[in-house]
Amino acid sequence: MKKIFALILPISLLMVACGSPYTDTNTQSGTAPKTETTAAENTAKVALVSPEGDIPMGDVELILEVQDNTSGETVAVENIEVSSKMPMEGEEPMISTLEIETTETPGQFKLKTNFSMVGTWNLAATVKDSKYQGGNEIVVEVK
Ligand SMILES: [Cu+2]
Repeated sequence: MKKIFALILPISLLMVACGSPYTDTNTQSGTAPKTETTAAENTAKVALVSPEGDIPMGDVELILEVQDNTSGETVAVENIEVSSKMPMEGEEPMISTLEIETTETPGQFKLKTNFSMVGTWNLAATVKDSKYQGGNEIVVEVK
């Protein structure tokens, strides 16, 4: 199921590329009371923790870590979704398909992809968890 998500997401994100994919996902369920202050505390970001140095073109394995926005501590969220694309001048963005796996460390995910071109790739990451929400873009410079 995770791999299917990873393959479908780049396409769906592409379709809303001109919109704002993150603000639209914060829908409130009809029955839930408005707990905006509580929700704001449970936000997380996704950070690239490995590799620390240059990222080469071709097949790569990245480690992403979900971190609480307030404490900075690693958060063992259920899942993340990530899409990867490179903006191209005058053309459709390039897309690299991703495989996302859990690791032995809760809150860290292994991401396998193939960067087929040198330059700037943008990884759009979204936290998928019942208690945490968040999303951000990770900019990767492929050398
Ligand atoms: Cu390119």
